[in-house]
Formats: sequence, structure tokens, C-alpha cells
Amino acid sequence: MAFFKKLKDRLFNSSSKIEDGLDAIIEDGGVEEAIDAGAADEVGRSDQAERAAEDAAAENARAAERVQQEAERAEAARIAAEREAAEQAAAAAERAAQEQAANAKQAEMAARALDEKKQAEEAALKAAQVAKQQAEAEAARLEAEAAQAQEAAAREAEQARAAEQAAAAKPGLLGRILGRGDKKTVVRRELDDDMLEQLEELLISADMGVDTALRVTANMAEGRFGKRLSTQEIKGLLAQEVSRIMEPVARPMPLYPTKPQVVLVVGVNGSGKTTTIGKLASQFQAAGKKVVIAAGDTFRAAAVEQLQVWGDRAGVPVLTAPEGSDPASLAYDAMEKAAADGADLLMIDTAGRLQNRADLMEELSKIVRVIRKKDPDAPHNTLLVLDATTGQNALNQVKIFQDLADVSGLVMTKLDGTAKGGVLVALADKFGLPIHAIGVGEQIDDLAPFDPEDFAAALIGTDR
Ligand SMILES: Nc1nc2c(ncn2[C@@H]2O[C@H](COP(=O)(O)OP(=O)(O)OP(=O)(O)O)[C@@H](O)[C@H]2O)c(=O)[nH]1
Ligand SMILES: [Mg+2]
Repeated sequence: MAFFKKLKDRLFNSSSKIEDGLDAIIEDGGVEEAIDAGAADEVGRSDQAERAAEDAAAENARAAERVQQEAERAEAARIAAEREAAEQAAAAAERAAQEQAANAKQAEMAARALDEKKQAEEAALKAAQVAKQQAEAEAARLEAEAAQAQEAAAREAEQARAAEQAAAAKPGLLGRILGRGDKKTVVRRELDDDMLEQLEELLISADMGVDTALRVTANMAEGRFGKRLSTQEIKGLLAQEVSRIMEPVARPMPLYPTKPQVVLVVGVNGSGKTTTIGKLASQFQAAGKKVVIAAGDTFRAAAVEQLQVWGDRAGVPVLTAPEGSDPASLAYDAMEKAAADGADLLMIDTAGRLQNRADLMEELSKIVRVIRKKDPDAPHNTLLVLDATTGQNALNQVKIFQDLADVSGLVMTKLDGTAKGGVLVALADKFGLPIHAIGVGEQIDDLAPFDPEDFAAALIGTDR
């Protein structure tokens, strides 16, 4: 977490650039929407509350509709029952009348028929009353149920409102720091071709490279065309997309049981090879590994001194050779010493400053030839150190060094300062080489294993 803070603080240039760019894109054509007492930078949470309130309102409407439908059904049942009772009464009366006509002569019978008619009428009336009572009871029951449903819906709506208020009362960390917790609106813009193009340009300007920027934005846009998005929402989606690309390459430098495990460190002049060896050697030593360093950059004396400082600091022996001497023979001696010492790791520094590529290739292949006399599997790791400030040029360096040496992993230095950072995403996307570590400064603890989610959050400017 401490390293993430450092990374985030130091990657400020790139994250603020992306953040400012995103704000500008959203505001260009975006529409300000009200969010109830919400924190604009808490759109995710406020959205949830909004959705909960909407759901509760919809549930409320559905309950009211159900009440209405049930009342209508009860009324229809009551009318039907009354009609049936009346029809029964009429039918009974008719039957009685027919009987009366048929037995006109029999006065007694007629009188009885009259009696019967009266009884039938009374029975029909009673039946109608019972049906009416039943219908009324049913209607009352349905009404009570409807009232309960309404009450529950009102309770839910109240809970949703409370959740929304809680979300509003608790703005995000950034919001708290910047005092933006009282914003009542959020700007959202509908995702269309224009907006997508602007996002692509923003990512390209953050050094992500054209192909990678296109891929990231296309993946982000999939299934979201026509949807309205805020800066926060886009940030979340971009960070997710970036960490998805970076996740497969985030691998610490593998350690093998072979003694010594030979780590050859290559890279152009000034990329940070010597510093990285110093940091790695100290960290491995601190982790209980026995380390030997070979100052294979015999090209300039300062490089040797620089390594000796790191070695002294970490208590790691540094093998050196006079300026201008053959680095391959130094590497051979170092193999012998590391084996004799029972060292776990031998880290070999190399020179980046050579006249031309043929020279560099010759020097590197000679080092490899010589150490293979001692161990045919060496070097076990060939680390290419890249300087993030060189931007897209880092991609060319990978291609060149893959031709010169069997690059097994990358270390990216100088992600602090003016680095735009996005180049690391392009590297991961294009080459798929493991990224072992990243450097954000010149101190020993300014180098850490590469964490894709931390990196994505620092690059895009989201909270972790
Ligand atoms: N800000 C910053 N500076 C770094 C980082 N890593 C290395 N440096 C600095 O970059 C400069 C070059 O680093 P070196 O380690 O000497 O680079 P090199 O690849 O060994 O260079 P050559 O030996 O000339 O080929 C030094 O001043 C380092 O302190 C980093 O992560 N951040
Ligand atoms: Mg050096």
C-alpha cells in the first residue's frame, strides 16, 4: 500500500493528465444531471441509491396498480354476485308464476304457489345478501392486502432514501480532501463515435500507443454505446481495462534452485540498469539470498563506483575489472566466485553505451558464450531495463534487445517524474513479456514488484 501511494503521487503527471482530459471530454457535450444531496465524485454509490429509489418507486407503482386491479376485480365480483342473485330470484318468480297459471283452478294450490313464490323471493333475496356480504368481505380483505403492500413499498422507498442520504453524507476520500462532498450534480455524456475518438486521443497522448489505445477504448465501449457516462464511471472502466491487459504480465522475477542463478541485465545507456541491480541485490539480500554482483560495465569507471556504493550498502560483494577491460572475462571470474561462495544469485551489469548495435551484440553474445562454459543454461534471466520517460521509444528498445539477447523479462524505471506511464500498457499489450518490477525513484525501496491494479489506479487516477 505504501508503494501504491508513492506510485500514485509520483505518477501524478500522467494521472492528472488523464483525469483533466476525461473531465474535458465529458463536459464537451455532457449534460449536468441532479443527484440528490449526492457527492459528484461518488457516482457509483449515489447511482446505487438512485437505482434503489427508482426500484422502490417502481415497486410502489406496481403495488398501487395491483391494489387498483384487485379493487376492480372485487367490484366486478360483487356486481356479478348481485346479478346472479337477481337472476335466480327472477327465475324462481317465473317458475312460481308458471306453476300458478298451471294450477289456476286450484286456489289452494295457487295460494300455496303464492306462498312458495314469496319464499323463493325471500330465499333469492337472502342469497343475494349473502353474496353481497361475501363480495364485500373479499373486497375488504384485498383492500387490507393492498394497504400492506403500499406500506411495504413506502418503507422500501424510505430505506432507499436513507441509503442515498448516507451515501451523500459520506463522500469519497478525494471528495473529502477536495471538499467536493456537497456537489449536487454530475455531468454525464452519451457514449458515441465522437467521444470514443476523443478518448482514444487522450490515451495516445498518455503514451499508450495507437493500437493499444484503440483496443482499450473499444473494449471499454462494448455494450455501452448510447449509454450516458460520467468521468468517474469512465475512469473505473478504463482502470478495469488497463489492469486486465496488465494482469498476465505482472510476474516477479522467477527464482530457480540453480546456484548461482545468473541474471544478465541489459538496456540502453542511462535506462537504470546499474541502479536496478543495486536495488534488486539489496532486496534479495534482505530476503536471505546470497548475492554477487559483476560490474560488467567496464566502459566507464563511474558505473563501477556506483555499483560499489550499492554493494557496500547492501553488504553484497561487487566484482570489478579495470576500465576498458573485457567484460566477458570479468563475467567468467564472477561465475567462479559466485560458485565458490555458494551464492544464490549472480547479477551481471552491462554497458549500454556502445558505438553501434553490432558492438553491443558482440559484447553481449561474448558474455553469454563465456558464462555458458560454466553453466550451459545461463543466463537464467535476461532483464531488459527500460526508462519510462523515453515513451514509445521503449517499444523499439524491446524489439532491438530481443534480437540481441534472449530477453526474459522487463523492469520499467523512472515511472516517477515526467513519465506518462501509458507505455507500460502498450508494452504489455504488444509483447506480453513479464514485467518484474517498476521503479519510481532512486532510493532502494523505490523499486517494487509490478501490481497491475495499483498501476491502473495510479495511471487513470482512481481510488484504491
Ligand atoms: N527518478 C528516477 N531515477 C532513476 C530511476 N532508476 C534510475 N534512475 C536514475 O537514472 C540515472 C541512470 O541510471 P543508471 O542506473 O546509471 O542507468 P544505466 O542503465 O546503468 O546507465 P549506463 O550505465 O550509462 O548505461 C541515474 O541518475 C539513476 O539514479 C527511477 O526509477 N526513478
Ligand atoms: Mg550503468
